[in-house]
Amino acid sequence: MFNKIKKAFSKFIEKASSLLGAREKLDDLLEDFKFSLIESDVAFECAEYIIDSLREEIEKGNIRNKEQLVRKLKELIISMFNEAGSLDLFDEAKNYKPYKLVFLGVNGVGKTTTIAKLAVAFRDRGFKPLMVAADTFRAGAQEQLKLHGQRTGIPVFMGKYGADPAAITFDAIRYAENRGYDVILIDTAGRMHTDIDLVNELKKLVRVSKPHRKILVVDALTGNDAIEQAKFFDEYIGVDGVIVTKVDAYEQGGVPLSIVYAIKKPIIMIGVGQEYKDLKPFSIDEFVNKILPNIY
Ligand SMILES: Nc1nc2c(ncn2[C@@H]2O[C@H](COP(=O)(O)OP(=O)(O)OP(=O)(O)O)[C@@H](O)[C@H]2O)c(=O)[nH]1
Ligand SMILES: [Mg+2]
Repeated sequence: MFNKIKKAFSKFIEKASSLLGAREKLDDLLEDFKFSLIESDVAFECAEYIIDSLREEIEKGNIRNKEQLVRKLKELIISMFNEAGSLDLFDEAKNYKPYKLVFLGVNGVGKTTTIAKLAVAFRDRGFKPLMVAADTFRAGAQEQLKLHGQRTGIPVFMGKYGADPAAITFDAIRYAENRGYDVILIDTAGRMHTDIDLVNELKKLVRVSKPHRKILVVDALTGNDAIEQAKFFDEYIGVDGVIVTKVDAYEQGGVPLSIVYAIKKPIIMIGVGQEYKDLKPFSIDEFVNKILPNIY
């Protein structure tokens, strides 16, 4: 997990430590570092921001040795995450009944699996969750959520293929209110930004269901695409928090940082496998300690 970006940092720190007095060589090294960040899925603007901030600190004389370099890098990365705020779904859910969550994301990123994982996590914490199959677009989508319902024992509200997802969601909310559900997790059809009809359909669903939170699901393995998707959904629909999936198989590491830098919204959880238990809260400290040396 995150090994490539970790290597980019450690290589830079080793080389920079001996060059902190030698400006010319340091400039070259910063350029090299920028490209190794980009190769680790750090988006171009995000990599530039890191390099520029670092150069500024060096010029101010705030970084004179390896220890100070590592500390500054950690502070920088942590401040980038902190700027996006935080969101604890389990905590927030206590304030509403039902607490309404809509899940957004393009095809195959892991939306349906993540909803099932999250529904299980809510149930484990004493909530009564309902999953809603508002993906009436793709063949098999309804059955897929139903199967998760059968496996987990968590009820699924189904719609008909071709039916209006906004209408299904509206009915599901009334159903949940009448039966005392605490949390509604709404699964939507995967959208590409070229598909204006689907985007409009999603906007309508949001208008009608008034979710407390709109959660974007992205697949870490898609790298820069995941960052583009975050920008797109945030601009057209609005995103309150992001779940990054398939992190168990993800070596590059730059996606969480780049998304937060691009849209200033928190990464709330990460998917780390295909089992229901494989969803973890995202920890900024854990991420930073994983990608930067932990010796100071
Ligand atoms: N390794 C791993 N696989 C995952 C993770 N999350 C989801 N998957 C797998 O990714 C595949 C796609 O997941 P789905 O939940 O069907 O994705 P989706 O976004 O609902 O897809 P569409 O409904 O087609 O848009 C499945 O095989 C999942 O088991 C994860 O965190 N790690
Ligand atoms: Mg799905």
